[in-house]
Amino acid sequence: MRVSNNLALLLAAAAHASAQSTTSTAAPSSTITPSEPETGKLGDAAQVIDNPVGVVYKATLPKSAFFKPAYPDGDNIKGEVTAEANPDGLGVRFNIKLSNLPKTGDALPYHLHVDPVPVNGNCTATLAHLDPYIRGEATACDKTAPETCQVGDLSGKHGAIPGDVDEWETSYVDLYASTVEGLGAFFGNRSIVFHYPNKTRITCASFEKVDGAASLPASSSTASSTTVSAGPTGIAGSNTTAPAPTGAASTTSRAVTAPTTTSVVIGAASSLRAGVVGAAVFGAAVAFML
Ligand SMILES: [Cu+2]
Repeated sequence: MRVSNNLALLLAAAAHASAQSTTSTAAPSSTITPSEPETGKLGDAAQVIDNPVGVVYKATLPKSAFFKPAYPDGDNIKGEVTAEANPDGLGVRFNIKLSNLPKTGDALPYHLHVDPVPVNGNCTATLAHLDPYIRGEATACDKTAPETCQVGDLSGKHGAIPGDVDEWETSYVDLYASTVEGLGAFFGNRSIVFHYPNKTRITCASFEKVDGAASLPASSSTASSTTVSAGPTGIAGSNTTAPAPTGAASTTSRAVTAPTTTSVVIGAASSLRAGVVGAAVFGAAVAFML
């Protein structure tokens, strides 16, 4: 019991020291600037670098709109959204293709929502926007600082659907939404919702994994998240440090996405790697004694 307490203290101290070193070393490099846009209670969204390449998710809109007055004849927006990791695993490319859009005159927002659509098609049941960093939506997303936006606020980050067109297509990479199962930013088991300008939910669809798409073993994504001794890349160090500034150490899944600080840590790694790795090795040694 006592040994285990000591181990916890030791690892906490290592994380703390590492975080402090990172902060002080990073300051002159000016890679971190005070963020003026509103960000999440848990900080800015982390870029996800290890999305599984070749895994495709798809959401296909239903035949009938959820908000019936939008299509009194029973019709709906037609189209689909596919999402797949960038070839290098950094970020996810969304391809959105829509037609039969309502002409409202104002842009139509759309988002990733927390829950999937139930079988009865109730878009209200998808709950709120995907927002693992607890940013809220009291203030609008600043698309010049997408890391501060709700992860699910795709139209906020990448632009809303024009309100005066019948068809619309777009394709972009979002660095914060993820296809890594288990992350808070994972949307593969969630949904996408299309709104009127006044936020009324017109239609929605769940994402589903596309069968037959090539997929890699999941090992690479978990390896980088758990191994402090993977020091040579510096990424492991960022996993240790990321939760510290926000106090969100309990959300281990978020730690995987820490790489917003990766470049900073790489710069600082040479000086603090020895200390962190040393502490980690010592911690591992203690762990073996338990
Ligand atoms: Cu929404």
